[in-house]
Amino acid sequence: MVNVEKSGAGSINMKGEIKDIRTRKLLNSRGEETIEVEVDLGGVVGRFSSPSGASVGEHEAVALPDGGVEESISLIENEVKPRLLGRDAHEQFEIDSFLREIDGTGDFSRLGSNASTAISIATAKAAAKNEGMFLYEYISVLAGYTPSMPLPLGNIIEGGEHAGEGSTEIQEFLTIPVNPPTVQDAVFANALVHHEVGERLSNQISSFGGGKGDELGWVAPLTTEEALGILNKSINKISEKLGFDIKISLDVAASEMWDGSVYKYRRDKDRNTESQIEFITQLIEDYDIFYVEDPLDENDYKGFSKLTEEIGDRALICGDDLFTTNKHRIKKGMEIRAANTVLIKPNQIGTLQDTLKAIEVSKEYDCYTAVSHRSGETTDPAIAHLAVACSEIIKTGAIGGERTAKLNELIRIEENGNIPVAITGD
Ligand code: 2PG
Ligand code: MG
Repeated sequence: MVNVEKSGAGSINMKGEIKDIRTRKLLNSRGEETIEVEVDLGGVVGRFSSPSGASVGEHEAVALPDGGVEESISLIENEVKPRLLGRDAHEQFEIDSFLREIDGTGDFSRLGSNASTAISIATAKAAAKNEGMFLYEYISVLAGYTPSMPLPLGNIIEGGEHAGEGSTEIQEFLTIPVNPPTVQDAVFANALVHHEVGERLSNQISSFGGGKGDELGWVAPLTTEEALGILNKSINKISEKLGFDIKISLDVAASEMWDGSVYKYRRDKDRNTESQIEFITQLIEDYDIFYVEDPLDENDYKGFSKLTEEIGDRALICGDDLFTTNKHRIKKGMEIRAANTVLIKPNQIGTLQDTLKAIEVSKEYDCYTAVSHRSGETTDPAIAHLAVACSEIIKTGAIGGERTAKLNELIRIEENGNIPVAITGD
């Protein structure tokens, strides 16, 4: 496996004075409110709108203050904007530290991490434009990595908190093409698997009405094994047609099932920590699973560590709610090798600086990173650039406008940049 390479942080010299900051409330893909920020350097504008989660980790930064987007907007107008106007947008890390300082709570509960993330990424976008660089180039220089094309994880069957009662208990059944000739081929492979699974569900379940979840994965009343069986047949057919392997992945989102003593399954027996570990290990072996996210509760470092020790040489074990893109939680987990992969969601931590720190710490411990969308997304493509700048994997759905906004951006970056694929999947 090839890893994202460290190239050494470069320097960015141009000046770009922030002349205006504009904010607005708009919709995310679930029809909920979210915030958009524009950072204007006098005609050169960077814009970012933040997504929101449904399965939100206990240790995440707080996305919105009690008063919602309007409260974030009023704080930006009254406290942030007056102190950011006139500053140089290229001072990304100073601006990010300032946002943390002005919030003053440690978890962005005053300003809202969606507001701080939007200011932070909009600033980076404006600065990149000002330099005449693509965002991925700018971030890779800031962070000191050589860009590489991430493999896409596509959500095919969706359940749990993203779909409700009549769905699977595991939140996400995903696919990831390995050794695809290009990332464009990989993006299309996931979409083809999505279509194939839809057809199989229509043929097999008379009551199936084509329903989809928050991330546009199919929603159907399947047991875990039934879902995996359909997925297995589908990936075999599509990978034979395309000539490269496609593997199954899961986001168990197990914190949502954990009631303090057992994992509650609606369509199956409950499991304690030990039997949950056995169950996941068996699934990895039976279905040759490539990647499993949040197989255990968000506070169970030890359980994660045991699972990684048992099966981490065969599959990527990824922490999302466990780490919440927080360098301290990643460090703590890595002391006992709680995972070999770290999920990266910028608004879990609140700034680009802290996001890059989480990636840096993960790499210090030889972990892969997977940059991820949220279930309530916007059409902003920026996470595609973040993933190209410094991650091996991108998790951003298989179909659907707000998901394809990122996937199509990956295709454009690949065409433009002649950038090699980050991992070969061997
Ligand atoms: C997850 C995400 C994205 P949410 O659990 O990994 O798939 O969901 O945004 O609801 O936290
Ligand atoms: Mg997750």
